[in-house]
Amino acid sequence: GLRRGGLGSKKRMKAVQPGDLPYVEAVEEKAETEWDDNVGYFVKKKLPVWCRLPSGQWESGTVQSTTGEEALVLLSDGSVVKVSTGEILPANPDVLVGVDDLIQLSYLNEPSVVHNLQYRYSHDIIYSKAGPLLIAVNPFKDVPIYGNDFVTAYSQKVKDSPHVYAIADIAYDEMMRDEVNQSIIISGEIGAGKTETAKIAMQYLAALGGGSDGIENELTQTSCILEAFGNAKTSRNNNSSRFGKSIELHFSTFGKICGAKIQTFLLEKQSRVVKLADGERSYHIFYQLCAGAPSILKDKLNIKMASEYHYLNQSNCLAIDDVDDARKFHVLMGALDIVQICKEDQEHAFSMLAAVLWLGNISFQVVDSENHVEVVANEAVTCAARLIGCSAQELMLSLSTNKVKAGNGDAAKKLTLQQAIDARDVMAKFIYASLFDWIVVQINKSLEVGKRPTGRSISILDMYGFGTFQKNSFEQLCINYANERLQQHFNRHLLKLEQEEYELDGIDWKRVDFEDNHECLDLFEKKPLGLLSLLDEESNAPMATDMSFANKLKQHLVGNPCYKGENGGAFSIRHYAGEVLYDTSGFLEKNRDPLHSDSIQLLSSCSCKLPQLFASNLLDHSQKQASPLSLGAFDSQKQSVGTKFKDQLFKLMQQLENTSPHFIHCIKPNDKQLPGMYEKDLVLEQLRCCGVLEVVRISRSGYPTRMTHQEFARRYGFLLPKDNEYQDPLSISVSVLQQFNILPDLYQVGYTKLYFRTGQIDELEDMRKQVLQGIIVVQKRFRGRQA
Ligand code: AD9
Ligand code: MG
Repeated sequence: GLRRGGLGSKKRMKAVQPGDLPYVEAVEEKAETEWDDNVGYFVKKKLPVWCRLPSGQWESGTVQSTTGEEALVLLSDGSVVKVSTGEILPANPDVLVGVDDLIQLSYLNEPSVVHNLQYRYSHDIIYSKAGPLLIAVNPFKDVPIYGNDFVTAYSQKVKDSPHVYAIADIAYDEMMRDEVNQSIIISGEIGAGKTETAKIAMQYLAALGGGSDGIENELTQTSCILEAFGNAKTSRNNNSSRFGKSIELHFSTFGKICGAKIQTFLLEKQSRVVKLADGERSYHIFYQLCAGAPSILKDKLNIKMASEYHYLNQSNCLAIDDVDDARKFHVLMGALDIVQICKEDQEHAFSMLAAVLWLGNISFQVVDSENHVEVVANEAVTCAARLIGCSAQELMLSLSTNKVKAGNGDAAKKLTLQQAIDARDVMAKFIYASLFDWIVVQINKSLEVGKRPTGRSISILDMYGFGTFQKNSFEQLCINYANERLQQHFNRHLLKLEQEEYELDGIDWKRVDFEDNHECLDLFEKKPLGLLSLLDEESNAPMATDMSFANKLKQHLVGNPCYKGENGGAFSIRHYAGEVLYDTSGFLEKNRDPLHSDSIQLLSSCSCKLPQLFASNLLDHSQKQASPLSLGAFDSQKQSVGTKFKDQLFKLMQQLENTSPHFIHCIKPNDKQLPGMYEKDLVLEQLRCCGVLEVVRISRSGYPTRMTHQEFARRYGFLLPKDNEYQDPLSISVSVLQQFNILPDLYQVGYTKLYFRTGQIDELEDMRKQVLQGIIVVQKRFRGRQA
């Protein structure tokens, strides 16, 4: 049984890469013997492999035989297939299936990683690690791994299996020990579980940092409010966040929460408040209000059923399975009380919601051959006007005409049907987005406690995930751009970590090359010829159109390898996570996000508190420019949506740079929001996209397996000849490595640990097992190998 003489050959020992031919030979040679209870003696057993079937799926099996470039593989279902040897990858030994940390796998190839997660998932173990990264696979059901007992177990370090609690605990400890701000950055696709994960992290920190002033209670209530106003049912997630957020928790010197600050990013309003895709809903709060408002409130604000509002009834979707909107409204009112938004302000907020709904019901009637319109004087106008605090006449005028400068004074020019509908919708969107921001400000007021200390904060980041739809527009572009920035942060941090550990342990380390996304970031940010600058330039140009914008991109961005001009007004960007096709139609308008100047004037003259406030905030922001904003025209002083987003993102990145980051990546195992369903291809795609495999690859090109000298000596020391003179773990370790001819470039000896390339421990484990089973004898084996 000593045909394994090739063990020391370089070919055999190198980390196996996808498509490596030698592996199959190795498998052939390595045919192992194993005790078989049924047969009653040692039988020859082939090593496990993954083989890619013509369908593209990876299946596990064992190589039976090889001829030339082909191999016969026995699959686990009993069938035998013939595949090209290029379609075979090594599988991990059984002992490694289901390990906590993917880095422990001897073989880090894609099918092995996907399988490992699946194995754990099928046992309801939804968390795993990939080096420093926590992977969370969405269970789509309640898993009993949260709550007080678990919090206690993790905080007392009784448990250390991968968990959001464990990550939050490390962040907390590091913050208290080093007085360094921390961040927990949660990423993942739509519906992958980011928001739930953020809540779980917050729950842990609130339990650890809970004081007597009840701020932790307020904190948990904020989720409920933010979700009511900022989440909606989409085709992919019944509770999809339509904004990005970061929650910064501040702690006292005693580790108690003493304040918090919420920051939100780019609420989706262009395609949610006034227009809905089939099967989707607007923001939860509208349905909750219609279903759950107490009758006094309903009467006061004239609230009808959701089905009576145009903004809500256009998508054939009014309810969500298993969700009781009325009950949610009661919970929400309680939450608003807890974050100390007074009853009066609550009512102001609800009347803005009712105003938005009634605005949507306002209709127009064409009055001349040029398609000019007047507002139909009905219940909708009177209600909307009353709710914002103006007369019906004023509102009607504002929605159907445009003031223009004429000879000696202003004249009112009638709008066309489309212009009037736009003016109405723009006003509704403006009111809703302003209300959302206002709510966040109120929550922050209540969470802010005294002067904020520095060096003791934890930010939890729940940004919208990278995504691609059939049609991608401006919002998607912003979201994907934000993800490029976060990805860069992730990459930089990760490499730094690796490098630091190697350097600290005094080992020889060459920089690992890996894909970096600066070209894509340049594409967005370069001045003056980056995508965002060009977009602003076109948004300011009087005659510009979406098409001229698309042409401008073609003209200036061709040199960037991440950009590709497409037909019509389209272009594609090669993001780190894949190529996305964008359609420029609507880009300029969305970037300008203009509000009819008459509407601003109207709102600022309203008798109600919030419309006034919203209008004056807007005027403040546009630096109270003298030039009147007019429909469609872009006020050059007003910051564009794209630029504002970029500035916000830069600020966020700066904040993050000053924190010690912890990363959690959420994975969605199926598109149907169902428990117990694990679609391998879908998982693989997400692992690839979000750099999880990159982490794994970085580790593989480094030294993924680490063992302290003590551990190593204890486990393999007995493999040395009996007359071995060494006693200390380091010397024992080194002589084991020498005795077994493990080539020097396959391991590194650090001060505290040994570092191995992928697969090395596997080889040693084989030997250890065989020696233990008495198949080979140490002394004899050495002679054989040295020959
Ligand atoms: V979106 O990009 O905002 O559309 P998220 O935030 O990534 O998305 P979310 O947290 O909303 O996803 O999770 C989607 C659903 O998955 C939740 O509504 C839960 O039903 C389910 N989920 C997610 N994580 C867990 C969990 N740890 N335990 C149980 C979960 N269910
Ligand atoms: Mg979410």
